[in-house]
Amino acid sequence: MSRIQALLFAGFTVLLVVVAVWAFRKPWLPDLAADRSALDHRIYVTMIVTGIAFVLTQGLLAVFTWRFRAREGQTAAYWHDNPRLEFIWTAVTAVVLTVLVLGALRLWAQIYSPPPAGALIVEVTGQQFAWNIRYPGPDGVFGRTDPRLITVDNPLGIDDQDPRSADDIFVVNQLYLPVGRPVQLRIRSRDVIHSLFLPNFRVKQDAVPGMTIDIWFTPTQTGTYELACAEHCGLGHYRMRGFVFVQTPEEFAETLASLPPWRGE
Ligand SMILES: [Cu+2]
Repeated sequence: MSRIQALLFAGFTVLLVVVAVWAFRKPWLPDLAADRSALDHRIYVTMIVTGIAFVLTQGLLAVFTWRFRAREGQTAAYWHDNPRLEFIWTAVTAVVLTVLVLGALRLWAQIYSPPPAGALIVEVTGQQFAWNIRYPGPDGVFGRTDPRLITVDNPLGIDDQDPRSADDIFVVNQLYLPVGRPVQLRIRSRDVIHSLFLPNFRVKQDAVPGMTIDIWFTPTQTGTYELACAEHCGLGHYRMRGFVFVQTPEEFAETLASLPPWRGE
């Protein structure tokens, strides 16, 4: 390759990178509607640190490729190892990754800490292919469920002999939440593994059959957001889409009062 060809090639590569970056300059994360900005911060810190390492190593690779290219009358030098250099780059990488991981672990512990007192409890049960949302109703307690009671009309197998069931509120694919109040989601599955994905709230949690997994967050913005399944759970996986409606506390109280108890259909 002649010098001109090589320069043209390098220029084209740089142009490609610039165009690609320009084309994808839209925000990487959807609008944040929950108290999880620390998570966004972590993502950006990780991206910046690994991005610097990426640009640096690729830049060095390009420089070395250019500087030590094949030339007339020149033979390649060869040496087997350089323990000092290897030690340095391994140690630096280990330290950087350890710092990143420690920060992430702290955040993880925060996210999976017990919810604050007074959190609104909502049960979210995945099934092929819908999200069953249940509120405990005015008594604040969920009625008993039993898989043997599951029918088409009673997808959660709610026991109507249990007096605590009578005021349970049941909706499908619609999650109503009040703004500014911590919400504790009790995530369950009726059949296979699903994953509750609330992109705007930075929540993604597997729903595992036989387990109840609690997560909590606080919605900070009113509005309508998407709810999806992030685990390929079968042919109708794409249909497991619902909506989160974050309302003012007054609107939320009205909505809850207007929803029928689960057998009210
Ligand atoms: Cu699913």
